[in-house]
Amino acid sequence: MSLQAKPKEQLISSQWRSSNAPTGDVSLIGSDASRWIRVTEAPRLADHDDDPGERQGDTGLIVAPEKPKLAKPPLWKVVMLNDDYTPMEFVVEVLQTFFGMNGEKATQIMLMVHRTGKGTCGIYPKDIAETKCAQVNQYAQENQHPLVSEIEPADDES
Ligand code: TYC
Repeated sequence: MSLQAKPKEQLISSQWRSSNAPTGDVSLIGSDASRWIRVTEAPRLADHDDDPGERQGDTGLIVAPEKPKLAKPPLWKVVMLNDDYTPMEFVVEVLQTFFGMNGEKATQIMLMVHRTGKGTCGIYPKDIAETKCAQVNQYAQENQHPLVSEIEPADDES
């Protein structure tokens, strides 16, 4: 099998490939299979060049695919509001149940809300913050307490 007969195949020396190329998508071809491998669907440096006459930049090097850029989701706070009637023990229970706090941390946050009027229970992507807020408000209603939480954008959204 000559190299001319397969013009669309990208051939690189197996020696080069063994130290530089990623694994996978390769197979041995040709009569001299020990020297050449086929690289399938590997982007080439010159692939963005539409003019087939200008091939001098085509080095046959395999280009690593770009890392996907993942944006961080905007974050939202779940904020608990003070009231005059909800028992402190109930607020502590809510903070432990829905926000995974231990007793000490839950008591600290509850007292902060009690003294200042509001306090942050946790910071989450919006859908999770909405769910926790709804869970807190529903649980308070089910237990006939006026406790209310709400969500607001976290300051550091970048
Ligand atoms: N202020 C309430 C009391 O004195 C306790 C309380 C704390 C209520 C925090 C709500 O989010 C709250 N019983």
